[in-house]
Amino acid sequence: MNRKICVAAAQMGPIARAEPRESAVARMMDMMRESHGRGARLVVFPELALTTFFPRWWMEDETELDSFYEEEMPGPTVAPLFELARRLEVGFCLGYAEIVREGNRKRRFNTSILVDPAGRVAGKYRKVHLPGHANHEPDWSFQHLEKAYFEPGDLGFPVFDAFDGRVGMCICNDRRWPETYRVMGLQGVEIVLLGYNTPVHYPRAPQLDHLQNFHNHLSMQAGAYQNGTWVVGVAKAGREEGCDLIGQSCIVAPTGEIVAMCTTLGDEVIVADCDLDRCSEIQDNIFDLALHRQPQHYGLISATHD
Ligand code: CDT
Repeated sequence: MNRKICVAAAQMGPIARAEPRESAVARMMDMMRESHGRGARLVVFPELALTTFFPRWWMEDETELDSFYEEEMPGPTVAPLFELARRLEVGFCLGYAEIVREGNRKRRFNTSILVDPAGRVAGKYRKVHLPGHANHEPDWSFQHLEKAYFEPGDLGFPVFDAFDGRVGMCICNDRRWPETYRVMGLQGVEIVLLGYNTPVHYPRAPQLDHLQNFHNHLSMQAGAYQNGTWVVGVAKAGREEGCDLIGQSCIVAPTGEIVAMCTTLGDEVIVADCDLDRCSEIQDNIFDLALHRQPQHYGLISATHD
């Protein structure tokens, strides 16, 4: 059986705070059509793809905050994207802010879903590594309030049988952590789908600003190679509400090589034929985990901090 799947990374340019979801969804639908026209069977969209990156603002009004979250997936605004995918018979991966009501309690997650070509949700992931801070930092030019607006994901790093392979997801900051890929690697992951919103400027360590693009690729290429998996990393890019976000969305082979990369900071589709059988070149050799791992020496990795 040929396990080559043409995958599209659908990078998005900025989404203004005032831009309605309908507009973001229409942009995604345009890119889904283009992806399909270029042969893709799976389209990957960014983190929090339906709205602007709202954790950059301190909000005390809960109604205002709630307006950035989805209680239903798909709700009426996102349903046309699901319908188009069904019609074109393409799957997709979508990042969004999720609210789950448990009695009177609202639980908030930074979530991504994998949707199969029949329009069914085939997998869900909730972001584990939440960067930024929980308190208002009025001296900074923008906030990064993921720690205030989300709780850490409670689903672990599951891997799903889909698209004739083993598919995993993670979200933005997760991509910088080797454990993210390794937990999926231990489940035989063959393609990791992830979206990101990464500001060029990091107020706590501005001396690293010029390395943002390098660290982006470094993490994904290392994760791909060390686990013998494809990685598809998709940005929301460009100047969004005065905040510059990196682009360079890319598709990385299990060898760690970038096989396709966006060259703009706007809406842009790149595609690559991802041969899932190529994972075994790495997984059966240098990183044959069953044969070569020495977990008796790795205890500290999963020990908790004091
Ligand atoms: N969205 C996201 O996770 N962004 C982070 C920025 C960290 S700066 C507080 C990232 O790791 O790219």
